[in-house]
Amino acid sequence: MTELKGALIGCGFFAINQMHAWNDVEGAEIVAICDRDPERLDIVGDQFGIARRYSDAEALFADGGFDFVDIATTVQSHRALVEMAARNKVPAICQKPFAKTLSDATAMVAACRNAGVALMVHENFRWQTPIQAVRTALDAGAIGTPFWGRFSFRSGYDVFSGQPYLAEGERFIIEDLGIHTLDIARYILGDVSSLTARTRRVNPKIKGEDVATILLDHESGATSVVDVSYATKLSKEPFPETLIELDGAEGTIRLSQGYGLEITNAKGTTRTDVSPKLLSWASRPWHNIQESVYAIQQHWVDQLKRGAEHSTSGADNLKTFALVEAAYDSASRGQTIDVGAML
Ligand code: NAD
Ligand code: 89V
Repeated sequence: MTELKGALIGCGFFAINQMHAWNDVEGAEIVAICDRDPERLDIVGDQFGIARRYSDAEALFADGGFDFVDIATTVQSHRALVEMAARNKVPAICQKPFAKTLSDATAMVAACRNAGVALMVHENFRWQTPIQAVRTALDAGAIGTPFWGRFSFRSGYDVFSGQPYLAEGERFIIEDLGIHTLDIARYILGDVSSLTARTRRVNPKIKGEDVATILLDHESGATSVVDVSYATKLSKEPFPETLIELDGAEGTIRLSQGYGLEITNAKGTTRTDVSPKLLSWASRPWHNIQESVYAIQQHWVDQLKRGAEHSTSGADNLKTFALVEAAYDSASRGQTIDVGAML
């Protein structure tokens, strides 16, 4: 199979997962890396045996020699780096959150479209094995037409030790984690016409909100609740599981803690273990996320080779990003937001 050559920008905490996954992906290899922090550049370069190392992204693009770029930096640099990729006619993957604002995200999509290059947002949660299992059951008609859903991520896990910047932003849980949960809600129940949100900060040591409850009106007529919390101390820590409840005209689906999938309909109830695989380089409890990193990167390569649209293309992700902005707007104004009018 033809090997696509890739370059990775941003050698931080999460990029380690992406580099491991690139080793497993068929049809692509990373040939160059870039980070403005020389220590991170050396750690990742040495661990993964990458000789071509750059401290400046402009210099990386000037030297070229790769077919795509994987942007794994934090959000502040996403717009500049995606636009740099577009100017250099290089297809790009960009980590979530896609951008700082919806207008930045819209400009990034336009830049890649005008340059004729593919753009995919690394919105990996919909690629998790349990989420895919829910979607497969729905598509098979297991519960008929869904009319109600709940997408829930409630945890007391210390995310700040690995990602200290999460404690420092004015915005926290919706922008960082809720963005995944909102994307899952869209993936399962379709696009959203309006939403209403409430937020709270419980942990006094962080700047942003760590609890959010969001009511979504889907274009299909279904209603759902997205509820996320990093202030929820449970006897058994569920991080990083998204739990799902779906009620349909002909049955129900429940994805519960421990990766159990229960489907009830006229035929009775079935229970299946939909645990993610523990990849050779993965570790619990992150293995669910790590497996989805591999899955989305393989999808990137497969679709790029076919010239086909990616599931989480930049254009698709505008609809998820709009939900993030709408949720903050709704929480601050205490009003329901018309999401359709934002796009
Ligand atoms: P990090 O701060 O640990 O790493 C970012 C790295 O990028 C740093 O080493 C920094 O020096 C480098 N960098 C920043 N701007 C640069 C630039 N212009 N040029 C070159 N290097 C630059 O951050 P992280 O925790 O690895 O997060 C990175 C991104 O991954 C964030 O957007 C975060 O939201 C996302 N993330 C996604 C998931 C997921 O499951 N999809 C999980 C964790 C983090
Ligand atoms: O997926 C993420 O973006 C991570 C985490 C799961 C820890 O919130 O920041």
